[in-house]
Amino acid sequence: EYQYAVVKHKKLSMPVEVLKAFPEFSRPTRSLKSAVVNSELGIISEFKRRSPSKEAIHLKADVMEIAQAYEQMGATGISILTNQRYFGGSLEDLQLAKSVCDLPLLRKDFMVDVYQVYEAKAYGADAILLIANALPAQKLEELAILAHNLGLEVLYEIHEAEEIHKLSESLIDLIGVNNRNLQTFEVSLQQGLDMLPHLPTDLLKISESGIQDESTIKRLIEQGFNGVLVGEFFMKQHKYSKS
Ligand code: IGP
Repeated sequence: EYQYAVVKHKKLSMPVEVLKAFPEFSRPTRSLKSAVVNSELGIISEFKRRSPSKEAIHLKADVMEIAQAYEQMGATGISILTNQRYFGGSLEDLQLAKSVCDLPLLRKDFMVDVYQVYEAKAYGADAILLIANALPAQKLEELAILAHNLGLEVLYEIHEAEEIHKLSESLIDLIGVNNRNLQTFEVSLQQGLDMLPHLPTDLLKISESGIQDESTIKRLIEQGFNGVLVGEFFMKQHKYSKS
């Protein structure tokens, strides 16, 4: 039931020309890649209300409060889940995060259409997610080229080392190695680590999903990742001012 193929983009809500007129559309973007390079740990903290695999984390979480908290805690960048159907997020969450924080922002969603790339820019993202096994190579390339033309970076998410060859390295800013199998939802940090030697040395590698404590973050970095992407663990750590 939970498959990228069935995640069709909703009917376009406004013409691209309108998105292009959004104030954020013409802003210079911030580089998530440079932020990771210049940081000690490279922590991308994710705003995530719920996930398809588990019960809600915090459906009514305040995105502005959390984005500010993440920034104060020293995050390198913030990932905002904008997917409504499976994660309870929205583009408004992205926009609100942008309004209160200065870190590079990743739009985390199932990107399948050029329209969503324009949306990402208009609502304040600095980078987008492209999932290797969600799209044909040609589509990945099209979306990555558009992202770069708009000044957005690409976090290219893979589940297997061979997927690295599906998109030209020149179109990848960061590689996200997802430790969670999206069919079974099983997490294997070891499987992610085993992929490292098969990935290009000159690209940044981020370990994503299932990281539940600080010692794991340190271990992943020591073993060769340049950064981590952490959602649920950080959302649960946060002490909410309102319930
Ligand atoms: C965060 P976790 O286990 O720390 O909450 O995972 C992130 O990796 C996960 O939300 C994620 C994701 C995705 C969500 C990874 N790839 C693709 C939506 C789409």
